[in-house]
Amino acid sequence: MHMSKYKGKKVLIVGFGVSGVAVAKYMAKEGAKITVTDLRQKAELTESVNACADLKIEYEFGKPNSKTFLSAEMIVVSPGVPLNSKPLDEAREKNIPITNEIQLALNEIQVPIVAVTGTNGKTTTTSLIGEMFKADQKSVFVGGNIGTPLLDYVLNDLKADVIVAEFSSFQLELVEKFNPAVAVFTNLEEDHLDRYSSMAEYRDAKKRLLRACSGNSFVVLNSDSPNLIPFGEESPGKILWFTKRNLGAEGMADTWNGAYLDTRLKRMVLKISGKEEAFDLSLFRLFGEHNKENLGAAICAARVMGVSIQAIQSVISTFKGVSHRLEFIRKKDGVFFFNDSKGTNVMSVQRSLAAFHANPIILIAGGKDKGNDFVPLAEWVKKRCKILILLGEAKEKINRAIGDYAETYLVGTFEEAVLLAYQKSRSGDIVLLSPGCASYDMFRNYEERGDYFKKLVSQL
Ligand code: UMA
Repeated sequence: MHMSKYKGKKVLIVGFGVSGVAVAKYMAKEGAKITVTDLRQKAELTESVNACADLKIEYEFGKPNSKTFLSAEMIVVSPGVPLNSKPLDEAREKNIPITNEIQLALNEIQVPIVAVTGTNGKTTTTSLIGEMFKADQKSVFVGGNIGTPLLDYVLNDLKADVIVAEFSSFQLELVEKFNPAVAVFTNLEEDHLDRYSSMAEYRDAKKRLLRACSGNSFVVLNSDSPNLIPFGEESPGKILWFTKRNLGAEGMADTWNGAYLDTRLKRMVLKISGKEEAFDLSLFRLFGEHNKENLGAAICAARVMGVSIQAIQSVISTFKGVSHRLEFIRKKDGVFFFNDSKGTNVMSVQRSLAAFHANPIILIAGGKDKGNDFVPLAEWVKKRCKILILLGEAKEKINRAIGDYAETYLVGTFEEAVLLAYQKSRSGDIVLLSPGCASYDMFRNYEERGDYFKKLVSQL
């Protein structure tokens, strides 16, 4: 019989979104005494409340109550909750254990885990790796920051051969050593400076995944991301590098361990311990050079996990991409519409602009600012954008940073933005929603924003 370590324990769950709901269901199953607290009011959380309608839960909505924190025996925080609040500091002082949903899951999971983190490209890379396992007839659970809580795996007693998990820096803040079979770092760029006081603090959060590795872990690193180079020196595991550079032509391939591009033959070469394998990219259809990096990362991870060359190749030739990531919506009057709602930081907008070489871009950007500096976008806006349409809380800030580099309009609503983009467009143009900001000023999340954009575009 399963004896739960949480039975009868007073567990406080902070934040009642997707992650908090998974924790509530799990803790209820384990027989814990559950309290949930959330800054929002009950009426704004009906989906979560309904999902847990048959569970015994005490609720506290609105401002967090220190007493509740101090009377808990364990606190489980949602990823979106900053760890430096007063009630959490007080709880820490009293040695009340603080953990999160992904760590609760890691405590129970026995199967090998491929862990993916990075600033951009995490979701695409995670999906690619998941698809590669599937194509190799392996049962795989794909979860984490990508959307399905990792704890759902434990909660539903699932049995997979392997787990592919996307980790955000927020989640990593409370993750302990778990010896992933593979840890993938797609890149490390500026983001989330509304949560972290500096880039160094953000990097430290990401580095927790490196610390979670053992000597048996494979560590897959992007050699084109300068911030990741030091990770190579500090890695406890076996390192593989990936790059979109053409190392063969540069005469640099001899000592390489990992993946690199062969642009002339449209191949990705994987070299492990001197042994070479080549993957044909002629049918790879994801836009943008950055997706070659994501693919390089995925090939490294899948192949060291024993996925067959044929399975990897079949995914390269058929993968259609991830929703809200440079997702093609439709062509109307010769104009191509793309939804990149998941582009929530400056580098990710830059990568998306760089993905289109020839066509003039009408860029729709803006939303809730995360403390990003938009000035680095100037050069790309000048090079690629014909028109800039800005909206949301950050519109003035973005306008001041880059508004001089293209014809710029500030609008109030998404409807206005889409209509204006359409009116200003000519055959051959690209209309791209790539906000460079979070969505929370106007939407529940980036998916809702992207879906709404798609709806407006389909109604044109
Ligand atoms: N809340 C508080 N106090 C706070 C902050 C938030 O009570 O100080 C409450 C909010 O009112 C809200 C709830 O917490 O009701 C939301 O919790 P959350 O923001 O942690 O979001 P979840 O719905 O639980 O989803 C989380 C991840 N969200 C974030 O990290 C912001 C999801 O990643 C993830 O898919 C999900 O867990 C399952 O693992 C989303 C994301 O935007 C996709 N991630 C960021 C990114 O990719 O850039 C990190």
